[in-house]
Amino acid sequence: MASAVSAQAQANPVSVPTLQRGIVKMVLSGCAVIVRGQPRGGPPPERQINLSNVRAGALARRAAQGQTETKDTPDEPWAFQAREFLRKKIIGKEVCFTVEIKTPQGREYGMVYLGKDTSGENIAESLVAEGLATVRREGLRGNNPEQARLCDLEDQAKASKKGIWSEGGGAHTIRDLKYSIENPRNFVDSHHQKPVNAIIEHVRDGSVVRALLLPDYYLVTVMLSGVKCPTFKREADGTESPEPFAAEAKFFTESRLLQRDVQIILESCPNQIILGTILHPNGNITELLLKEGFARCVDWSMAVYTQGAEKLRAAERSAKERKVRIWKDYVAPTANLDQKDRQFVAKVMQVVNADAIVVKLNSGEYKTIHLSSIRPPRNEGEKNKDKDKRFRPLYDIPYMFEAREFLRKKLIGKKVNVTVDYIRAATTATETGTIPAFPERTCATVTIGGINIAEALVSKGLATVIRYRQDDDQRSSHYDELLAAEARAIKNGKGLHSKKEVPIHRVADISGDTQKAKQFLPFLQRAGRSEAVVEYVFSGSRLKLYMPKETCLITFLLAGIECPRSSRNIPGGMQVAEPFSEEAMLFTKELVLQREVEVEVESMDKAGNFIGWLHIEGVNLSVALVESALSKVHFTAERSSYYKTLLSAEEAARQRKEKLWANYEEKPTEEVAQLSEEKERVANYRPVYVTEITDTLHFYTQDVETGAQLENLMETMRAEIAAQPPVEGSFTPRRGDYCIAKFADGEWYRARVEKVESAAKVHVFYIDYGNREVVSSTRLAALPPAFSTRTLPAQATEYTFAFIQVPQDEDARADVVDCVVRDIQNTQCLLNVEYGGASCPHVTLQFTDSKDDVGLGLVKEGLVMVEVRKEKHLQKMVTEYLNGQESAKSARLNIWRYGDFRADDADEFGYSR
Ligand SMILES: *[C@@H]1O[C@H](CO)[C@@H](O)[C@H](O)[C@H]1NC(C)=O
Ligand SMILES: *[C@@H]1O[C@H](CO)[C@@H](O)[C@H](O)[C@H]1NC(C)=O
Ligand SMILES: CC(=O)N[C@H]1CO[C@H](CO)[C@@H](O)[C@@H]1O
Ligand SMILES: CC(=O)N[C@H]1CO[C@H](CO)[C@@H](O)[C@@H]1O
Repeated sequence: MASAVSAQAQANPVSVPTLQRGIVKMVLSGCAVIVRGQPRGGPPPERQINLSNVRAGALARRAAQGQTETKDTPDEPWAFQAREFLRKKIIGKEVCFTVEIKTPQGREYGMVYLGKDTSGENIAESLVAEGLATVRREGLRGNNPEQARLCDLEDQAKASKKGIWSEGGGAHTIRDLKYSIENPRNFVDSHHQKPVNAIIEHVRDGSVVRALLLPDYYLVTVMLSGVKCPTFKREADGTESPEPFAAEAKFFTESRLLQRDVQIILESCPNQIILGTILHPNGNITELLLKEGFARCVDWSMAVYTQGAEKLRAAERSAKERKVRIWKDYVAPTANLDQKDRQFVAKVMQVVNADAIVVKLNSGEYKTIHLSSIRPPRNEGEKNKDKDKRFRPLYDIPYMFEAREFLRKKLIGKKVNVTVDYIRAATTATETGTIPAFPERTCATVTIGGINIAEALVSKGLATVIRYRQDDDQRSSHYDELLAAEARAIKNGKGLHSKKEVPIHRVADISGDTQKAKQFLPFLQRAGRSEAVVEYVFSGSRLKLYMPKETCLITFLLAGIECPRSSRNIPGGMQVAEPFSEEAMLFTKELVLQREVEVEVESMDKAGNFIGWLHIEGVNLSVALVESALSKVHFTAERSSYYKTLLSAEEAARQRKEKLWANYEEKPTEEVAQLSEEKERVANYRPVYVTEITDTLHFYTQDVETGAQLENLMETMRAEIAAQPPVEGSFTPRRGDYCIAKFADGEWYRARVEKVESAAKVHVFYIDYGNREVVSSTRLAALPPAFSTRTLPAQATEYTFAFIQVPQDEDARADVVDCVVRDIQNTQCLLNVEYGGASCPHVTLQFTDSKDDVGLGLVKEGLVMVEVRKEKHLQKMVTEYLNGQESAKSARLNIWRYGDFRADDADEFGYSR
């Protein structure tokens, strides 16, 4: 190693000693030092220099580990004093030195002076003068004035009985050095976190040192609390391989602490390892190591760091941000988020389980935020599962409900500060299915009024803290506070950490249970206003409520209003959403979801849904929806005490022409009068023959007037076919084609192809009768041109009933259809078109004999509700129908059998999520 400290000439042996400079890294003994150069892009070279011509005592040495025959060697008398004398004088100082002799083994002997040149203190001379070293007189050359001077100094020390030359042999200068501690945990505890004076004797790596504790000379290994530097890994073959930056980190600590006087706070002792913090007047090495990117924070030992974990995290964060050293390739978990997406204020709309919230952003968007680094209560094993009961996590997982309630009460409807900590990537389910698939999650620290809500939850024992791999950065920015909160919760036996029986929530789920609901109804009706928490919003007017007093769940429909219906699955496809149904749902969600409300139950429908009024902070939700033009007043509101309020709210919304009323045209009164004069209801009943009634309560009729023509056509057509039977399979059906089809009665009829699934499955519509069928193409043939629709138009015409609402509920609809089939299918009736419609005209039908109105009959039977038309000329009919409805209601017939309720809510029967 030719590259010496501040290399000038190197000679061996050295005839004319040249002066070299360096910094004292370590004092090995009273007569040997290690000198180093200045670091240049890495730890500098170093050299051991033994002082020429003097000798100081040897320090204590420990027996080689694992060798029983060798013993610990104690200090020689005055050896430690000599080392200390030298250490205090020159450690870390700049010195200059000459190398006088270099042995073949490479050992170097020389003179060392404090400072930049030989005018500085000659330390060999100082040692000799203090009686801390003896002079080697054997090899002295008389003509050397320096050597002569050493001899003089020794003589003087002897004469004044200094040090080695004092009486008594110096036994008191031998340390009682202790290499091990019987019970290190007790030892640490006995110091009560009070700083202990110490000398750092060795630096193993940047964060592990050997320290000599004073005044009792315990030699102990101390790991810095809270951090870890890269280390030197010992390989199988005994060599050490440094992790990146291990040498640099070690040098960083060494150059600041080795052989310095320090104080150490002994903080903890897990598994025989002492964790501590080293205090030095120039600063605190733990923080410095982090700040310079020489160390990373360590969760398990961070917990014991007494000087404030947040400072350490901040130091580490700063190093990460600057990408220094071990963080050179660091990428922050939120690196690709804009600042505004990283931290923002938002309003809490919903608490999801016990570890996530839905917030409304300034943009109006909703976003789900998971609380960083916490885990909600989980179901431990099967012990709480009752096989007969549906498992509902919110109530059945111990402490889940408490956790959710804590968050709900603290956060719902409030503004919170959100700081995104990390985005957890979506996980995909493995093929074995053991890992569930999660979508991407935004994890954040959420605070309200300066309180970290996750920390509050953890400290109440209502959530636990997730443990991470050391280098996992995907965690809360306040992770240590979470850990500390958890430690407190465990200590105080809070929540999940309690030894007490877990609280049990027996919740009766009445929603969708008609039997139970029926029993419960009188109870709720009598109760007047009852407290409830809105657990779910299905639509603007349909909610799921938790009744805390009654500990039950019910489905609740808002009374008095007609709220636009959302899209949903119905038999035969998707029913499209009505305009503003989504807005109405959002409105209701925003106002009441997970809020505490009061409800007045008035009645229930046949599916066991309760119907009534809902109040929140003085607002009546039905009224509020109408005010906002998101619902219309329903006539059933008439009897309620809120009717006037509802009507004036509706009138105001109508005036504003908002939302539901956007296309509302108010007719000037004269015009209305004019219209009513001009346009009288025309009652022009003509005879028809009802051939088909559909499941949706539409029907097909033939005109009796043209009945003879149709009969004629059929007869001639069938005769022609009989004379020239079609060749089976010669017809290839295509959608829209007219054809003839052989019906179940073995006769041929005119038809149209509606759909071709396959040759075996062709959907046809019988154009003269209105019925449909799926047949094999072998039962189809080309329509002879002479019998086309040009000869005679299709005879079946589609209509539906005027003034009545077709029930959306399948059962209710089936009841009506049954009744209509019984009454009028294949009979002759009288038909009058009342008004147009999207798919077909709306008509009234009369029985031929009695002239009774068929639709009105259905209304009176309580099988359908009235569709109120606003046209002036129809008002007489409408009134007649409404009167019919009133009588059905008072007789509690069919759909009215549970009292007055909104029939259009009946479409939600049995529908639950
Ligand atoms: C040089 O100093 C070291 C450290 O004190 C010591 O172990 C060694 O014996 C010395 N060498 C000689 C030749 O005195
Ligand atoms: C959000 O944080 C800012 C400062 O960081 C504070 O001034 C404000 O009060 C906080 N808002 C809430 C709702 O906690
Ligand atoms: C307890 C202690 O001494 N803490 C110090 C650690 O070092 C920083 C500077 O690096 C000081 O600000 C702290 O006071
Ligand atoms: C009795 C009652 O609570 N009425 C309220 C219904 O809701 C409206 C607001 O939408 C309030 O103004 C009423 O006071």
